[in-house]
Amino acid sequence: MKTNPHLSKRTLAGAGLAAVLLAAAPLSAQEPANLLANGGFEESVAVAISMANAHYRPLIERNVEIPSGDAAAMPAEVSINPADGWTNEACKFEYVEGKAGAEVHTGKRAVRIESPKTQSAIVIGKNLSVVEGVGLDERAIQIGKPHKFSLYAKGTGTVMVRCYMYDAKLANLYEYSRCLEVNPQQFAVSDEDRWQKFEGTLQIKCPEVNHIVFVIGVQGSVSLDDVVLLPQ
Ligand SMILES: [Ca+2]
Repeated sequence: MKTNPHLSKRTLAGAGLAAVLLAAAPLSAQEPANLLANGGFEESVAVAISMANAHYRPLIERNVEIPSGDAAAMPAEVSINPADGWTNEACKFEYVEGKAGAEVHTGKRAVRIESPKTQSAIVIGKNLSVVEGVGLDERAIQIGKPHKFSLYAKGTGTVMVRCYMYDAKLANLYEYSRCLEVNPQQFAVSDEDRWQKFEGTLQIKCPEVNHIVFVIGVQGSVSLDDVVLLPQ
């Protein structure tokens, strides 16, 4: 499935090749590239969202409010994780369209998560390789180095930043306290009318982490846009 974060090894190898090609290209931009594909949510994909779709079925069964239909517009490279929150009908994922500075921060699109009682999370971007030392892959996460992230949010609630970690065999690593340091781990959002920028760092501390995906959780009612994670 296009939005499933659990990519195959073949896809990972392709991503690595793309990163090498990118690294070989002349650098024209002053700012380092965002590691998160579609962090501004502008690129959309048409997804068939119904009970026949195994990824979305649990959400539909819990009456979570999500886009639906044979060609529902969803942000590319963004995945709602049914196993991370999204527990009941009070939860909602909305692919927002609107004006820059108003419904969205920049461009024409953003996302909004409503999850009043528990935290509900989405994955943003593709799998990111994790390397130790300075390698050829300039789009990899480096072990032991704090990587800067930033996001824009408006609404009322709490935004939590973390990642899911996987080893070389694509198995989940749940050792968050030992292997992951996010500072700060969460932000209080308290303005429905004004987009605010929130910033922090994410650091992988364990060499057995082979790749990660970037995760944002929301408790409350919060719009998100322009999510950025930077290489070193
Ligand atoms: Ca946007």
